Amino acid sequence: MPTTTKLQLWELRAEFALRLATLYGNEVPAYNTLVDVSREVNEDFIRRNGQDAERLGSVQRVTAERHGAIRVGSHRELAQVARIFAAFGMHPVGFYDLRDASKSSVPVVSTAFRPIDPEELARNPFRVFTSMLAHDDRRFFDEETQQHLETFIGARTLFSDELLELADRTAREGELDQHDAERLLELATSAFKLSAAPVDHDWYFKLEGISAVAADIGGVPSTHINHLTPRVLDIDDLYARMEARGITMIDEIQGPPNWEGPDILLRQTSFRALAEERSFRYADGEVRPGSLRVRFGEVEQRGIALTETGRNLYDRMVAEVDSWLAASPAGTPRAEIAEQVWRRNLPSTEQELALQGLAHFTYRVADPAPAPRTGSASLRNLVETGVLVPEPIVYEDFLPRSAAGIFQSNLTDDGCRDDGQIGTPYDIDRLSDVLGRRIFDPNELYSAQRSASLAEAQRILGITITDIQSNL
Ligand code: OOG
Ligand code: NI
Repeated sequence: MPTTTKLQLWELRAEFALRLATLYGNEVPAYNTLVDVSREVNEDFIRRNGQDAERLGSVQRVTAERHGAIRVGSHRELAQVARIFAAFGMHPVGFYDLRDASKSSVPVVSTAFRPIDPEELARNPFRVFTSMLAHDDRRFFDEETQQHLETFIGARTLFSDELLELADRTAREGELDQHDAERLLELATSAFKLSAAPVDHDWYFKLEGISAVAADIGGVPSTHINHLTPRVLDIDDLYARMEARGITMIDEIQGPPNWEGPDILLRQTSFRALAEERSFRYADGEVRPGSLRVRFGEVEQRGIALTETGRNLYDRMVAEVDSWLAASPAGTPRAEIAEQVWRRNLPSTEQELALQGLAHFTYRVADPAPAPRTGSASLRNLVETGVLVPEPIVYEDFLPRSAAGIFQSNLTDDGCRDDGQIGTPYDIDRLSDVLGRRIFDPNELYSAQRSASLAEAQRILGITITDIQSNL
């Protein structure tokens, strides 16, 4: 009799990421080039940096690591997406309002589905940035367009009942036999395949006049992966190698600059959207070929997660770079200014980032264990005397400004918005209601990891650490 080993959610997640990559690579061959170059960059980085290269994730994790981006049109569709990702152990984390993070017309609110436990992240950290069209936001859509959007989106089926029910069962049982796993993967992957169905020309381009993102979501009868992003250990090297291959990247790397101190948060860059063949149905009923540019290649480098204090400092630094840049001669590279702002404001070592409460770390008791202590000690004392070793927690989330920058740099046109109107209010709680499940606060997840490590350290050392809560 064949043995029927069941697949765990992380195995399903890893396989889902692989299948989406195969699908996307077939649809957008430039993605395969990006993955090849990313691999070269990572291999060289590991050769140059040895053990240190794995400080923010094992080679195995980083090599397999991808994030995807998808876009859906309604509350109903977003709630369905949440059910599907739950089957892969991916939960909603973080709220991003790109409507306000961007000057051009990006009428979406977003969250990211990802594993939340450190062991699950280490096994496979696949995450998907998921945006929902704010179809009722008057700044972008008048009443007639809103109604047409709702009718159009309401009439389509992105995910079959079979997929949704199988996903629910998988999430409930936490594992799946081979046969059902094959079916789940096939249905889930094909839901994100670019459809060959003709696009209604006039409706699509009416929406594109308002927002290219709205057209990509509400102007087509199905959904698709917008991009799939590999992770590199040296994004400047990647950028240079892609340009050397003749692939034009967007003007700059988004997020923090390259500098000699610790990498924080997230750095991202992308190449321009590529023209892809699509067929259009015209008002006279005829179907003719054409092309659309909506999908692009993106790559990222991840750094250390910041605490709330650190994040506030980051936001202040970004604002400082902005105002300095505005006052500089045209053509001054943003990165040059940012590097100086970073040097002036951020400590240049991981240890100080940790001890000043700016970034999230876990703390490990040194090996061999130090002589037993009694009473209490400060975290600073324990770290400076080598009793506790801080280990960085990698940033697993996204940055709204970079996300908006990536959206924006890939739009041919700003679209239009009327800021005289009042926008639909959305926040993490309202979007949780839409999803029918709680969206996790990323900061709480990182803090919980830090606290658990400190509680364990107190237990091992038999002492009280006096300043656990300070600075966070
Ligand atoms: C999502 C853009 C945001 C990122 O990496 O910040 C994003 C989209 O284009 O749908 O993926
Ligand atoms: Ni992305």
